[in-house]
Amino acid sequence: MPSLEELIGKENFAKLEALNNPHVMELTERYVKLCKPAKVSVITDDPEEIAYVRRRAIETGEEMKLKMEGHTVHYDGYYDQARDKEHTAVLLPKGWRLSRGIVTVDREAGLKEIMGLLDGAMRGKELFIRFFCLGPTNSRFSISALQFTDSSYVAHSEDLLYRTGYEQFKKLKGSDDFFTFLHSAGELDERNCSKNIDKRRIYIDIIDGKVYSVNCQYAGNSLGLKKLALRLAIYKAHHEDWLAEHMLIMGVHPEGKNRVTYFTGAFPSACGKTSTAMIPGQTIVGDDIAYIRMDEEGNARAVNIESGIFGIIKDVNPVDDPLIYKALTTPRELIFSNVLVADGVPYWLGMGRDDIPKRGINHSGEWWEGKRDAEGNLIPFAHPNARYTMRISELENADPNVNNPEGVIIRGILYGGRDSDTNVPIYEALSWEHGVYIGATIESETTTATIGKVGVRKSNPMAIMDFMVVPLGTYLTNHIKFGKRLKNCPKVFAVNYFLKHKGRYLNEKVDKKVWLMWAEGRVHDEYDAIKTPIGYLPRYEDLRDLFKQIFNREYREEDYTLQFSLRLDKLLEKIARMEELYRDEPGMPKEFWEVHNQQKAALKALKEETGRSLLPPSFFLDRQ
Ligand code: SPV
Ligand code: MN
Repeated sequence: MPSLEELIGKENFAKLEALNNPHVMELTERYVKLCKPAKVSVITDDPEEIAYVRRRAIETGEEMKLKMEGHTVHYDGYYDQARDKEHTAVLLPKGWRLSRGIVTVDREAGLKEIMGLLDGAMRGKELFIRFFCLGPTNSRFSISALQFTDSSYVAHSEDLLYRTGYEQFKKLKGSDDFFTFLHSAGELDERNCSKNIDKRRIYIDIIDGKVYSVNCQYAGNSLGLKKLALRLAIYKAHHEDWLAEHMLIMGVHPEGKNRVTYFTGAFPSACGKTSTAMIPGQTIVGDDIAYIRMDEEGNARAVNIESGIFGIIKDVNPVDDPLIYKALTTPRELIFSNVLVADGVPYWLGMGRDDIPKRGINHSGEWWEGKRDAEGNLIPFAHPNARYTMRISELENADPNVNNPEGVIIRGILYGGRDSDTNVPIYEALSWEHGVYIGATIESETTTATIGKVGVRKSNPMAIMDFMVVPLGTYLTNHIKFGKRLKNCPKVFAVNYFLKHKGRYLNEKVDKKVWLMWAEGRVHDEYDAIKTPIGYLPRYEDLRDLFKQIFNREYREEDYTLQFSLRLDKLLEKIARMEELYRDEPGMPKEFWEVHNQQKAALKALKEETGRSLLPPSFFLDRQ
């Protein structure tokens, strides 16, 4: 048997040895022997080594250079365009039970299966061994992460999205307190895309702090530090009394008030999360994943575990997303994925151009207008879930605290979903417990950005259900307890950017800025509100003034009334759906049912009393 030094070479061995960590040595030996790569490259924090990874992505053909300096494009396989929910499973130790909706595989059987798939998976390929830090380095939020991957695209993306962590690993002083990710794209086809999609598996070994991913490249399936680490972090947070959340973090800057108020926000995919974090005039800390801990003064503090954005590119245009559009069309290190490329120029859906070429290369390979896939479906010129990957620091609106090891103090939390007919555009929770209830009852209508049918209403508690690895009841209990411990508990708001009337959206996309400013003002006790059973509603006058101030637009009272009327029948239907969803869920916090039953009784009583299905805010104002 060759020694590790013989297996990986003197130079690589020396880099590992400098970490003084026997666990890293042992894992490297185990995985190199298992996956059998032709070559190994240990990458430290040295910019030259990082540049080598970037170069390899071009040389291997996993990325192609575009015309604009620093821009590249990567394609995922035609059937590898989103997270594979069906084949992403928690490895379940014997005797464990998780909630309905969490995919599990028996731990022993799953490990055997995935080790079998990984056996020899890196033959002929180069294995990159990389060290990162989840969260800012030198912080109590920091979690070290070790990534093994044979995909130069994965290794390169992680440079744009995460903080390097080789030096941070030295601070572990030999402990095994880090997450480990083993990924292989498996066999590649002529387009350098994973070939064996039917054998795509992502298995999460929560008790061992490891995730295995094979036969895929799409970032949500392959990048260890993104959604794979979120699952491990949820488990860890759950045992250490902090929160690991699928949340944006942003600084809100009300005009003329000379202050910044930080918010987090949870939204299911493609429901306005990145565009909320990017509202003009505000600053972005993060757009996807937050760790939240209590500080000594009893504040909730959050950090972005990432330092980049893997954002949906669809509908990024100069009108709706001017800052991102500008970043996407000027030179910088940036990876496009699954867009149309013609003559070295990328094109995507909703980019606001009417000169889209009729031919080019896209996620289906060579593309021409009218091309159909094997199932007979017309192939759009770019995928609806096509994305861009870049550093937050590249954005003009990057918040100065992005890398602050202390994080930022969170004063408000937003919960949103794509909801055409039930919730008003914004309301405030009556209490922290009610806020957790709002998060737990997020529903969203499916879009083309996710696999499956479009327009189906799906529940997605805290927008985190896809990543849940502990029973939902215990997760929610933890959440409630966390808020109760805080001295300065954030206010919670529900937002809905997608309310429709007679098939048309009731609000413009930009209106979310007004809702946000109202929420920020509420945090500072600057607005009165109308108390209703579902929460506090904004008063017409305050929104009118905000619309005037922000957009110089007249906000009509009849628009307000239509937008903010309580849709009693719809709300009661939702109550029934939630009852069905949570009825058999063990370990649910009693506070959840208290809020639920109160709302149900109050809404029912209103229905009986008025016989109406739509109650305007003035109805409640008169009763105050
Ligand atoms: C999401 O879908 O929530 C994303 C992108 O942020 S993914 O990496 O696919 O998770
Ligand atoms: Mn996400």
